Amino acid sequence: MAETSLRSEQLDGILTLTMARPEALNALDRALKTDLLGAFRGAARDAAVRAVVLTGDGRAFCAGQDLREAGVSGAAIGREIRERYVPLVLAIARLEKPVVAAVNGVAAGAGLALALACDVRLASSAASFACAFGRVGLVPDSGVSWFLPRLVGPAWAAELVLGGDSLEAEAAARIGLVQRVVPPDELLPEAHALAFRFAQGAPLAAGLAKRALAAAQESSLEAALEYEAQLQSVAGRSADHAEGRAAFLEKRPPRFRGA
Ligand code: T3D
Repeated sequence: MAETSLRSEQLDGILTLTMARPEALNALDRALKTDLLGAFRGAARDAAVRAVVLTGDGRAFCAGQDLREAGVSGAAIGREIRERYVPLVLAIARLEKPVVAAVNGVAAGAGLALALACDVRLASSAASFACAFGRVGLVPDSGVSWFLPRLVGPAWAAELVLGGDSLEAEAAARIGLVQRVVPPDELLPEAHALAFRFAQGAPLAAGLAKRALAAAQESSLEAALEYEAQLQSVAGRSADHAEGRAAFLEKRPPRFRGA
């Protein structure tokens, strides 16, 4: 069996995925991309997974495409992006469960894209963020040109993409790229605590809420209001909604089952 460089641990409904090629700053080779895609698709199917934490081993979150990998250059780059990066970014962004990026170190190029595709980003004070594509004569891919302006606004996105400079964690928090910065040894506990808090919500409602947030990025207020009404009529018919109301009236914590 091929050796995997993705560690996967599941505890209390939280799936923690750790990219583990520390000697190459967790750069994405084919095996790691394939394993990540499999893990996110598996998380979608597994009802026991209520939230996912994505992080990196060693001093990097992920340094992007493995620049040493043979066969990923020239015209093959477009194919690689369509066949491996696009499905992976969509598997993360469209997962109907909360995904927390615990950015422990440098996130560059496609590594930045993975962090951006997550719902929220917590950063260690040792983390940094770099578009990096321009440094190797490439343009932003894997959703960076889509996520970045929506998160930090068009001017900061332009500066990061065109300048290619690294942004330290505190600066990243100031422009809204990450939610907050914590000391390195508090990163995983904090990410797990946040994921656990998300995981206490009603799973069906969380998935529908993610759909609403995604759709609202591209719709008018009128369309968003209508879509919310449609999703609410689905959530409103769920057993979890009935349980949530009963728990409120009975002054006890709800026991959501995802139906
Ligand atoms: O190509 C396609 O398929 C299209 C998709 C493209 C998407 C992309 O991701 S393009 C952008 C690719 N990423 C980069 O350009 C970043 C390259 N790395 C760096 O610029 C630097 O390593 C960092 C700024 C991230 C960190 O610098 P530093 O000084 O802290 O570490 P280092 O010494 O450069 O790296 C440590 C080791 O990791 C080193 O290996 P060695 O010499 O000790 O054996 C280095 O080669 C390796 N490493 C770092 N990044 C990559 C990598 N190996 C392969 N691929 C990498 N991306």
